[in-house]
Amino acid sequence: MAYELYYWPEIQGRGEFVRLTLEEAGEKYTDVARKPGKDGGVPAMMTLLDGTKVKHPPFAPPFLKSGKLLIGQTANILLYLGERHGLAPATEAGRLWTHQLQLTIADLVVEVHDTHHPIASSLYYDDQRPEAKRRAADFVISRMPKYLNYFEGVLERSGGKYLLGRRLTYADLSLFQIVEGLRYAFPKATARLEKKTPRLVDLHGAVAGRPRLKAYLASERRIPFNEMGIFRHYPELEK
Ligand SMILES: N[C@@H](CCC(=O)N[C@@H](CS)C(=O)NCC(=O)O)C(=O)O
Repeated sequence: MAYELYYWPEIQGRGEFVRLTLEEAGEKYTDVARKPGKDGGVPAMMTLLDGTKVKHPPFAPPFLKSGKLLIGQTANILLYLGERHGLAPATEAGRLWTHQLQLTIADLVVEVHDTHHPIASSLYYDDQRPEAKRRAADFVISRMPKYLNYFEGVLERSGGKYLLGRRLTYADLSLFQIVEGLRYAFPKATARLEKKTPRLVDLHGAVAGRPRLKAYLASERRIPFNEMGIFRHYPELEK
């Protein structure tokens, strides 16, 4: 049974965390809103988002259809996929810890988003530039080091190259994406911080070198970063 992923077709965004896990698992999936034809595209996604007959309606993309299940919230989708495809530990304590790490990544993603949209998602970036500048300055100086040092500390204690030790989990794939995104959005600050977070840099390299991910990253399925997504490069925000 192939999964159906529903997410905005032109950005990596939060959908990318799900794509990375599906790709590493080697699972077949349809990226529905990117699919041409009348059963694809954004209208197909909106049918489920706005459909009054959907029993468990998601609030926002990404969401995943797996048989009869319709699962929303990125961390929740990964909790489900991780357990099914050997990308999460078998123990309850291990699963909770992985989920906790993923939720912390979700918090970081919100803060990254707010560097360019600190006032409202419904407004253009150009309508909130002064506020974005203040918000991004604090993010770069204070929040970004706090998060990255935290993950570096977790890696130091894990006893292996991944967050939980020697075995890869979906949280490692997400942390890889965080490093990718921060390198794109805030290249100077990220380069500075990476000097003090060698384990994080190694984790990024280890994930990028995994055969399935390597193939995915080189494929057309990987949407390039752009200024519509969560990680945006506005040079003025890094000054
Ligand atoms: N907490 C949710 C956030 C979902 C979310 O904010 N999705 C964005 C795209 S990345 C969206 O389309 N939001 C529409 C809205 O909030 O109205 C998750 O992690 O999946």
